[in-house]
Amino acid sequence: MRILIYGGSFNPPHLGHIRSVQTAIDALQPAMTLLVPAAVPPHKALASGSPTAEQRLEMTALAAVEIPGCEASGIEIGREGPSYTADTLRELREQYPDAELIFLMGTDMLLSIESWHDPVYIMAQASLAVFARESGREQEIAAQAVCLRRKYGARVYQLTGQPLEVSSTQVRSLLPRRQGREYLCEGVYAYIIRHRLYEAKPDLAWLRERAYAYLKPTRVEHVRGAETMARALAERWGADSGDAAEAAILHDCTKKLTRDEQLRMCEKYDIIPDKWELENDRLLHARTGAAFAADGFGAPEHIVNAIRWHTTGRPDMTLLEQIVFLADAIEESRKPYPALEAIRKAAFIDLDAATELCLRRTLAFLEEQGEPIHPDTARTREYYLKKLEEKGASPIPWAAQEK
Ligand code: DGI
Ligand code: FE
Ligand code: FE
Repeated sequence: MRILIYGGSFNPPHLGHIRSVQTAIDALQPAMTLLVPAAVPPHKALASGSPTAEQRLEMTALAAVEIPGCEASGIEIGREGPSYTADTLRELREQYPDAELIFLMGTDMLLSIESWHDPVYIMAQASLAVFARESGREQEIAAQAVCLRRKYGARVYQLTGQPLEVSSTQVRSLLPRRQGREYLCEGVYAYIIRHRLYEAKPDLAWLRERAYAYLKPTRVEHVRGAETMARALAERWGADSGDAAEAAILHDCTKKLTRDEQLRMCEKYDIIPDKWELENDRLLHARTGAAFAADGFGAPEHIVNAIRWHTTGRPDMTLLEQIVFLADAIEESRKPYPALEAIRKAAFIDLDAATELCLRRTLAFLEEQGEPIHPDTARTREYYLKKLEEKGASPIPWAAQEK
């Protein structure tokens, strides 16, 4: 029986790893393939801000499901101290006394193997499989294979195939820029975003696809509109338009849930609804949406807060919160309501005046409907009215009975 072993940092595992291991499986036809993330790679330090070893193991398991016959092994992560290949092979040899163990490695590793811990034991216990990372190194590899064979009796399989030109370092540097998704399998990418490893920010096309799945089809147009408006306002007022888009894409992600579902979600996320929210579950989606965006999509605090306060607003909102609050109210597909055009115009002239008018009109609407007014809504309007006064600006004229 052949067992193929592929060790590495897997920080994170990417499509280059998957392509490599698939090539090796096709050539060597092992009965089983193990992806073995190293606990502390002896040959290089992990980048700062790295995930824990357990998280790398979980990501590696998510990558392994993409390849039939492949699984992730915690054999090195469970062990104290640095990960020596020799120790790993010793454990596997005990478990599988009669198997041919084949250790898969990159070119550089083959060239440096004599400097590893106990190379004699490694090459006595395992065959080596190697591919050229860059083309044109076949001769170098062949020469090293001959040398290792002579010195240690090593068996070296030389694999052909074009490896995918991508490295974990490269992927890590792309992720904070909302890029790099194309180098990762879906499960690994979703995991990275959910846990915001490597300071990753979601690719917005990916986020839209994922987030829209939680919306009623009829709400998608509104959320698209809110994103476009949030971006425009972010550009006008100097906020991060990616963050504004991210918050807008997620802002109504729990809107379609029924009252019971909202309440169940409150329980799950330790949200204690107040009496206004209990009476009117329309108010709850801002709180459950914020919690769900954090849990399901790893949204960071400033984005979570923009979602949390998008319905009622709150006094002294951050720029991002104010942008999302207004974008939601004035996006292009909103059904016309009194003062809409005035708020739209004001949003690009004076954010506070626009916020005050938006809240003034909501209060008038709620009063007309005989709906209870949440204290946050009332308090926020008071705050912005006072703020306008203090800066010597007058509120935008508008009477509640105007159409
Ligand atoms: O989720 P959207 O429909 O896109 O917009 P939203 O989250 O701003 O929700 C708007 C609804 O929330 C609207 O029907 C009015 C209602 N609302 C806002 N403030 C209050 C409120 N309802 C009550 N009862 N009390 C409030 O203070
Ligand atoms: Fe909403
Ligand atoms: Fe909305």
